[in-house]
Amino acid sequence: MKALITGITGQDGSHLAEFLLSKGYEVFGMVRRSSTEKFDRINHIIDKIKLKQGDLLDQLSLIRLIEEIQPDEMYNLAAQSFVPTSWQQPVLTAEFDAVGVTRILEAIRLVDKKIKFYQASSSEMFGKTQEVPQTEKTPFYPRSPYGVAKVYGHWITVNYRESYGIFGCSGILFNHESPRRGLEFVTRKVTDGVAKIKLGLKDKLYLGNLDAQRDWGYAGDYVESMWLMLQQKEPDNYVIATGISHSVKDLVRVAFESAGLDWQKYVKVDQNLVRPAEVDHLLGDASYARNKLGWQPKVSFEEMIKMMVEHDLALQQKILKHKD
Ligand code: NAP
Ligand code: G4F
Repeated sequence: MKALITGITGQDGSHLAEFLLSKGYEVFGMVRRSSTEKFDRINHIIDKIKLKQGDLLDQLSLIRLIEEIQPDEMYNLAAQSFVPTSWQQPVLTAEFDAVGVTRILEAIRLVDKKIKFYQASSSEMFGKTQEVPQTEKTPFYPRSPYGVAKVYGHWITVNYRESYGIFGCSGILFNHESPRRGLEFVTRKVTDGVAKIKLGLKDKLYLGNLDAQRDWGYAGDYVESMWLMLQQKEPDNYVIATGISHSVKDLVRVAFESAGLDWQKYVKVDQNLVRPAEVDHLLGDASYARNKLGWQPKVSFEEMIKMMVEHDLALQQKILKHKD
């Protein structure tokens, strides 16, 4: 089996590539051209995967790639994925996260309609939540240009399924994290901050809204659900979540405590980090995925945060050692 992953250099792309290799897949990754190669998350598997150039902005590059590789499955994980940036670059975010999905679906429609397609949809689509917990049937109310673009990506996937019979699945994944998370997202920002404070490299951590609540899971668990969706008889939409939510304040407390620190001494609120429109509370109900896919999360929130703090402490210690 051949799988093509867009966004293979990202957090989820690297975890999914590892997972598919363990299943015996031939794994191809689409990467965009850059003057410097940033393959930190996939360096450990670089000899086992094949990287090809392409870009969500370039329709012909997508057609050519799919023609050349002839994948059985295609996972679209590429996106401008940081919510605050979507207010700074709303048009580019829409090009990547909304129209980019149409470009891939068009390429599949033209080259081979049998290719199974996974779209990385998001709990950000629920935004100002219309019910608690959120399921596949909960109406969307996005609160950022990112969320709006993801709603488009979701519906165009459903539309190509219904219009052309394409096996397109939409995974509505709630927040998921790992030591490979980008440093700008709140979990990693906190665990990186804890490590630097513990080692005396910094004395304050500035954050935005501490009251926001998220349903945080572990990325390694969530990529398995993507694959499971494409192994079903029929394409569908699935909510993937843990069913437990925590506030940013909880996250901060757990992370600082795991390094033996009192968070109240170090954390300050910076109003500039508060968003123009916030998603206050996300809580997912993944019953459908549990029953249909047999999927369930394995790593708890506390275990994951501890794993991230330990990783960041080891990383900072290594950097310090190299400076000596
Ligand atoms: P990430 O770490 O930010 O990775 C994003 C990937 O997209 C990177 O590989 C990036 O490549 C690539 N990319 C961006 N623009 C591109 C373009 N124009 N052409 C080709 N590649 C492009 O994101 P993630 O956390 O792994 O998330 C994966 C997907 O799941 C995203 O679509 C995200 O919106 C969605 N999602 C994430 C979560 C979550 O909690 N992590 C939850 C729900 C949905 P470069 O390395 O070149 O920048
Ligand atoms: O970690 P975050 O930036 O993630 P957010 O906005 O929930 O988006 C992530 O999850 C989505 C799924 O729901 C994905 F689709 C998306 O691609 C991304 O992976 O922020 C989480 C919460 C927010 O409420 C934010 O206001 O943390 C709050 N927060 C408080 N202080 C902060 C900060 N977020 C960031 N990034 N930085 C802060 O200093």
